[in-house]
Amino acid sequence: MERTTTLLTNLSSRRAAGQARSLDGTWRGIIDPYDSGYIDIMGERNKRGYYRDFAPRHPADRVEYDFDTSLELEVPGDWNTQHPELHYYEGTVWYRRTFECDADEPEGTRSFLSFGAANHTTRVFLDGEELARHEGGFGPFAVEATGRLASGHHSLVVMVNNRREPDRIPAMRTDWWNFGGITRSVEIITVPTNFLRDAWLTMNADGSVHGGLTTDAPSGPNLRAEEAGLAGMSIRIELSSESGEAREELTVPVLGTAPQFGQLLTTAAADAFARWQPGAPVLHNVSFSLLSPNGDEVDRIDDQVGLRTVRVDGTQIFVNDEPVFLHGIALHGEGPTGGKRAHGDADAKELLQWAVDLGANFVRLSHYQHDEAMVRETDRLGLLAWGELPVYWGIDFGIANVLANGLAQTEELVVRDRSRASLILWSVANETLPGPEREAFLTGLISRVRELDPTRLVTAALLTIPSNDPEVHVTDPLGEFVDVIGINQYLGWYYGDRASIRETNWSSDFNKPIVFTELGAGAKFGNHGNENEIWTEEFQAAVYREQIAMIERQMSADGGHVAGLSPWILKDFRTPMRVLPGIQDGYNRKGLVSEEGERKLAFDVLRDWYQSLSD
Ligand code: GCB
Repeated sequence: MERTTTLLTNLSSRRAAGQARSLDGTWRGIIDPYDSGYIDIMGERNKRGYYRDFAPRHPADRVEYDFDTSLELEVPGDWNTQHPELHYYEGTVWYRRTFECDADEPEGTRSFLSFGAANHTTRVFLDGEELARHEGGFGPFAVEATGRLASGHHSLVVMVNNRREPDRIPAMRTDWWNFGGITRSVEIITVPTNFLRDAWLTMNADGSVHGGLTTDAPSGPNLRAEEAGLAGMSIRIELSSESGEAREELTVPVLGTAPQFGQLLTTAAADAFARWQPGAPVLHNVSFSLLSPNGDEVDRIDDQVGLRTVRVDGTQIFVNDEPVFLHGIALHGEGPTGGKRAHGDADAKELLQWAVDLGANFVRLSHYQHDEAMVRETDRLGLLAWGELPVYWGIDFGIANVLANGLAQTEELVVRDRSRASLILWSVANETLPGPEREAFLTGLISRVRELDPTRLVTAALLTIPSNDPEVHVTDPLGEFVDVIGINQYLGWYYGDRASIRETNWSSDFNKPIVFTELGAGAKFGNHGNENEIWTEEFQAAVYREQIAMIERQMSADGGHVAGLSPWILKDFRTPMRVLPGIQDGYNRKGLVSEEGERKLAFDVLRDWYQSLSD
């Protein structure tokens, strides 16, 4: 039987309250390209599989693996950059970490094994027993371990498989490195028996405050309060400004264990709180307390949230009812140096500081859900952000389990970060080809996004293949279902002559804001020459100059359709698709900085323009 995982949010609050025990550090790993640690030669579940983490007890015991003397692997981290033999590896690696519990689990508590992300399909085994399986390489998940963490020694074995498969998301081809492994933190989270699995709060387009809660009880999900043993319980929500001037408190009854959400504060009440603004972020303190019928605090979540509105009107985007031009940059979840999967605060701070140095007010966090540290940092820095699903080239939209996986990844993306003011756009896809199956699939994801978060804008990055035709009119039928039309256009690189970029005009069938989610050109840092020599910094800078001239003419504030841009891309990033020796060497070279953070000329060209926009 395959057990499902659950989604626990607000881990920062759990950490601060001492409810998290980190299992990060050095684990042991076994490379298993044939999945022999799971399946035996008859194709059956291998009863002597690696998940048992068995140590020989007698000299004659035949055990053909030994975690204790196998590879060392750091968690969190991709495996590809840790050992040369794993550089291009796509398949299964078994991770093992042992730990001691010095006491039995306290009465009245529940325990969860929480994973920030593991790419792509994961099976979790505790002390030899399979607890759950999870699909999707970038979303958080947790596995209940209540009753299994008695005092003593424990073995946690995690089978992680990053093989590209036609029915996975992403599927067979990506222009980024298929980093495998446990790429984000692993923790044991201990919570009260009845607890707040999720609690969030954000501002609606009309300036009211919207929020939600999911209470978890051992009796199961989607039960009424009486059935779940939660009758008479309530939740107290307190919102207070840092200075203490504004304060609101309200109490709502616990209806049961299904997610409940709605309006928490009217527009008038919310007006007492200073707004979070791009470039001037203000964060307020919020707490959600689960109260017993006699008013005792049973569980509590603390968070810091910004309040801002976002909406579109015609071809413009408005934040706090002011038109905003998104002058941003796209980035991958790859660390600032070393071509590794990014994780944690230090990577987030360094990467996003480069965006700030560029004068950006916006970041496109492509092409999948990034580490939570990134959106916490965009909240602190006052950078607007775009979150994205890895629905990318070549997804097979007709397979039922692909849709199920897409919906699960949607939930992880939206639910983890619904309280982040910086996040204004959810993107459901990048460069997918129009067709009835695609439209059915993506409108399904869009509906799910809107159900989970009715307050933010929905978008997708569409593929355009313009030629030298000066009029580009976007007709992709997906435009009807999104709020903002993302357009990847590589004028002056893949399509069209550089000389014609300036004259190009953009419009769509939909009278909606257009954001150029990608544009750019490749250049190797330090490679100089003239503007007509490909791969030189001068060539790349020249493409940027022409693009800027074109976009300046069509900004939506002046009646045009273009409401922003996030050129491709902040930093050179690893990809097996880019093989040109001496130039690419396994990196996509469209970065404004090299893979080690050295700035190319185009960085300054874009920064000069972005600074002029903020003046
Ligand atoms: C695209 C893709 C992006 C690629 C980029 C490129 O359109 O969305 O993932 O890396 O082009 O460099 O070709």
